[in-house]
Amino acid sequence: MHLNLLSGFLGSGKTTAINHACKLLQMQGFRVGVITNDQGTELVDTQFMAREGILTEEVTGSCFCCNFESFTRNMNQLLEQHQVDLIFAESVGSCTDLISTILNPLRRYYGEIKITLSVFADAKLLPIALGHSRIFKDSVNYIYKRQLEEADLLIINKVDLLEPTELAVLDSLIKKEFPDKQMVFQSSLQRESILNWLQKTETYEHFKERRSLFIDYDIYGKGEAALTWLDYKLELVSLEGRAGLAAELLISMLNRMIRERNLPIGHLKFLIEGGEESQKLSFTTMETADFRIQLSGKLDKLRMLINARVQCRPKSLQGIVDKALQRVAKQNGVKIALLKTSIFVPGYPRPTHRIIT
Ligand SMILES: Nc1nc2c(ncn2[C@@H]2O[C@H](COP(=O)(O)OP(=O)(O)OP(=O)(O)O)[C@@H](O)[C@H]2O)c(=O)[nH]1
Ligand SMILES: [Mg+2]
Repeated sequence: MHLNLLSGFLGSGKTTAINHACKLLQMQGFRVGVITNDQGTELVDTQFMAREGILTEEVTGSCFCCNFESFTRNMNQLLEQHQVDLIFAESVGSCTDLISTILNPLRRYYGEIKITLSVFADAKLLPIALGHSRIFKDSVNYIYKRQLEEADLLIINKVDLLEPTELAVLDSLIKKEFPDKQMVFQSSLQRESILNWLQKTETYEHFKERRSLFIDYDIYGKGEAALTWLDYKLELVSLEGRAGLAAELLISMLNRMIRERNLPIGHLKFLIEGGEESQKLSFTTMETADFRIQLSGKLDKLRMLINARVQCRPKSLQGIVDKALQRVAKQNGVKIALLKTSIFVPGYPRPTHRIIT
């Protein structure tokens, strides 16, 4: 079994890479499983993976490191009940210190499992995070940089969005910052790029000792607490078949209202479900908000799951979302039922194990 552990900031492209990798591996006859992770409990990523026909377990309500038992329980379940050859585990995008809290404990309690830690970074956001200008607060940036530091493989993702000159500048910047790191320049939308990443994870020298991060948990905790997590599950009902239009309006409005207030978006994810069909929509600070809902037919009823991770206070984000819901209901004559809501700031990170090497 190979445990392919993915880390990296919110929206860097982990789920996209896992989804494409699973499809390619399944076509080659491999059994694959995924463990998703989030501090929330209603996860767009889990439902998206399941809809894509990928065997998926989840660790919810905390990061992997703060719930090591749940992580290993899921791992064992995938191994014993489903006999998977390979597990992809996507850690939540605000989490770091995985060498001490996951890799070293796994090694101590489970022996020599083959593990690779791929850390994803958005090629557009990376130069900003490493440079002098700032989008996120210093404490959030601190998490971002610690994540990169502990990578076995540093995946510079979304390179399809860069001009060749931008790519050359980024290449020299990263080589200066991380001279000893193995780097992979990737577009997770492209088959060849995913195959290259998989090949790199397969051939990585797995059993060499990894150095634990030197990390200040107070800054780490402050960084996590700078972000608000908002999860809303709703139903849009329209007797005139306007639920799709209402969903589009809601998503555009949320994007606009958050950006107008200059609130940095970690990730704004939506899963829209209408009957048998579903669509995931995703926006980050670096990504513009052009999109279309592609569910077919006249839509009377839609379900929508919103996972918003934004740098602001919980009240601000709740105020924006509630206002947008009211406006959309009024303008479109749709009924919006809130099925589940949760708004919170992640608590101080208290890992189950912390083994230093
Ligand atoms: N252009 C481009 N877009 C990408 C690439 N990889 C991912 N994306 C887009 O980036 C956005 C975020 O991707 P996800 O895979 O959901 O990111 P994530 O790291 O799983 O995000 P979290 O689960 O919130 O931490 C989506 O809109 C993807 O389509 C890429 O290589 N190129
Ligand atoms: Mg994800």
